[in-house]
Amino acid sequence: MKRALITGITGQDGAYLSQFLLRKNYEVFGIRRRSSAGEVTDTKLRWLGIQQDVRLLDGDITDLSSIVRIVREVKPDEVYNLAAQSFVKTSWDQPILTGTVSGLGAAVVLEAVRLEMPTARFYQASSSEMYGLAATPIQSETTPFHPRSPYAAAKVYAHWMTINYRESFGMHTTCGILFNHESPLRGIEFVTRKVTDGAARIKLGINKKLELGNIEARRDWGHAKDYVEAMWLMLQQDQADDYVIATGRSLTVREICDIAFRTIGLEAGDHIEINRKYFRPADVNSLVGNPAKAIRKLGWKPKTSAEEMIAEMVEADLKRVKESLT
Ligand code: NDP
Ligand code: GDR
Repeated sequence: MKRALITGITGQDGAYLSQFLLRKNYEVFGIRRRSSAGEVTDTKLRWLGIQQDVRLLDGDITDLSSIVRIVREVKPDEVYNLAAQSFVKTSWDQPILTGTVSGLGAAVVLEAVRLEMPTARFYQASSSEMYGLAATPIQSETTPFHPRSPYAAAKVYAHWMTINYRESFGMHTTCGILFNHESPLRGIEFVTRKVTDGAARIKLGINKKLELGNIEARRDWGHAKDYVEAMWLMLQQDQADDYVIATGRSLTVREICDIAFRTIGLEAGDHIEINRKYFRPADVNSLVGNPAKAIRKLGWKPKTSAEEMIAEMVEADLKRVKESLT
């Protein structure tokens, strides 16, 4: 039985990756931050009904000693570093924390693996945000980075540290440069979930309006369930490498709103209001990924369309909001 260790197991991707690996018969271990509300930190694992099937260990990726202890105890075959302060907007309000967790945190995990289990394969959750003010209309593994937020700058550091551990120590360390991926388990602060939850509340007569920021922003939206498979495929390759994971199609936030509201027979234009408070000091206007290398080398491809994904998210939010009313 292979052993996987996941940082960020309580997040969206951590939950779906755990489910994926359990189905592949892995023993799944996850690092969970201590919280005074411990019983609610595993809600995403509970949503998938797998909270009893994974082993959660207390640790924090900014605390080298806790990660060293966990790696020594678990002796993982594969380590997936998904933990991060992942909300771009918050990274301007908490730039030092974001750099510490999303940047230096990756170095902590790499170092713990190097010291305790250097043969383990390591995955770093790199991000399309690293392209930022993108040099080309479509981004691939060779497109230069131009990070536009403290979050993106932290991810660039983590990305290059991962490559450095591969080149310096010959470790099997891989970066997946993933474009936006969403699901019913997406945090409520991210725009797709905010829209699907907002549309559900309007449909049920709870709210009348939904306030958003820059709805002309364009992104390449995929489904988290499809993207965690790519993470696993990357670690099954003989040679560690870096891969873009994307759909190759992009839609604006406005178009996402149209899809979500149409799904439940409403017009987005009747309900959306723009509020400057949701604009960022610097935004990334357009990102579209070219997943050709992943398709060719990993045999991966996205399975879920944006329309199917948004419909699934709206349905899940309608159910959740109805349940919260009873
Ligand atoms: P989430 O925000 O849903 O999950 C982040 C996870 O990191 C949570 O489990 C959180 O724990 C954990 N975490 C935060 N700080 C620490 C810390 N100091 N020590 C240990 N754990 C910590 O993110 P996603 O699942 O959406 O994304 C997974 C990774 O992929 C992230 O690194 C993200 O930056 C990156 N990424 C995501 C993309 C996307 O579109 N989803 C695209 C590209 C990259 P807690 O539950 O306690 O808050
Ligand atoms: P992003 O995701 O910044 O791309 O980072 P988010 O959903 O927060 O924003 C996407 C775009 O939508 C615009 N937007 C709004 N965003 C939010 N959150 N709320 C709003 O009301 C709103 N209105 C418009 C934003 O300005 C932005 O342009 C996500 C995270 O998962 C990162 O961790 C990951 O690395 C990248 O995706 C790829």
